Amino acid sequence: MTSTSSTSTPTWEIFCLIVDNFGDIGVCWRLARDLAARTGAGVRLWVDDWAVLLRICPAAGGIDPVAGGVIAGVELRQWAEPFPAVEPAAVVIEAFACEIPETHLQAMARRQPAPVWINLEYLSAEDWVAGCHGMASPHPRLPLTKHFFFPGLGGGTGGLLREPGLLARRDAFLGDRRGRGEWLARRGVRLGTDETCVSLFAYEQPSLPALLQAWMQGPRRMHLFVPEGRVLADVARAFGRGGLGVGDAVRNGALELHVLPFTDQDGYDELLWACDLNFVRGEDSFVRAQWAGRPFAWHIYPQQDEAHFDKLEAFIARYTAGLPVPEKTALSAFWRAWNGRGDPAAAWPAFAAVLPALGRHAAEWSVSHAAQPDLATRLVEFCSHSRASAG
Ligand code: TRH
Repeated sequence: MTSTSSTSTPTWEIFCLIVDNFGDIGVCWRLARDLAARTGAGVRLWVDDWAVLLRICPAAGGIDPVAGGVIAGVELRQWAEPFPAVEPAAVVIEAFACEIPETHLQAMARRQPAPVWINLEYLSAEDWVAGCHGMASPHPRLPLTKHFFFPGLGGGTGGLLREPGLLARRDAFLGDRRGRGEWLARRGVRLGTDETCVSLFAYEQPSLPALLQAWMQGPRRMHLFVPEGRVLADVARAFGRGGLGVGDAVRNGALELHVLPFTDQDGYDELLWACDLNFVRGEDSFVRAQWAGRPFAWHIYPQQDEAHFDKLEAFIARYTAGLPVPEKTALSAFWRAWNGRGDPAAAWPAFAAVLPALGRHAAEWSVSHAAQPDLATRLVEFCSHSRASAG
């Protein structure tokens, strides 16, 4: 549902600079929709790269980026130079340390009371996160204070993004014969007994062909769903094809491949729910895989000097805490191999053997983490405390 840009000043304002991939806008668009739906207050989202926004939110195609427009209660505006003179919101969120335009900062400093200024950071399961969450950083020149808000697992962090009713929607999809069955039927798949569905969203993965060879020669029929994206060239190599495109369906041995279009976020959730095993990446799909309650493998966003491995190990440690040794060992080995430390094809048989147990663990993990306050709830609380202590 699209309408023209709102003229009133919103309560929330999010600045999103798209650095690479879809994660930055994926998180911001999800957070913006969540805040709008649950608080009923106005939310404005500034996005620099409109083309990337359109991939994840096709409905924004009906909006003039400069004038802006409202979808799902969120006013979408293009972040362009020169930055328009608009009244700042009561809460201004800069996502992932992007820099708010100087003219807007000046307007924030003039606003009475000053906005609550949040820097939304990347998600990490590392222990230091709880120590840094909520830290204040006064602006060197202006009467403004920025607060660092760290998504994370457990108390003392900003939590995980999860909109109300998510697990109930998932369970309704899985409990309804028309849910999963029709989803698969629309993609030409009629599942026989003992067949496995796998989704694959990943960065380039040089060792993928060897893993897919193992699946092709394996004892069990597998359906591989791959949304178009960076990993597709490696999938094509595994199938001995020069290239692959949306709609292609190819079979080789026990493995049947289905190339899917990139959908909106709700459509992507259904893919995760429909599959028995999900390969996810970055941040937002990684969180959605946890809510899907299915076994998954995480392709972490690579950083310089392999700094991402600390983040990977921190999550593995939390996720596998309490798991019996065979499950813990198999998951750790496969995830490390999937991220370049080892051979995924060699680590696969042990991982495949523990998938039923990991399925039970994933379901429990989703339920126990859904019992904790989600990110938007913690953010709303944090901002009302900040306002109360400032005023
Ligand atoms: O695109 P990503 O690799 O994003 C990354 C990470 O966020 C990383 O932390 C960041 O530093 C880097 O970008 C710059 O993966 P991520 O985070 O999973 O984001 C993908 C988004 O795309 C997510 O919101 C899910 C969504 N998506 C769809 O909406 N439809 C689809 O069909 C698919 C495959 C994904």
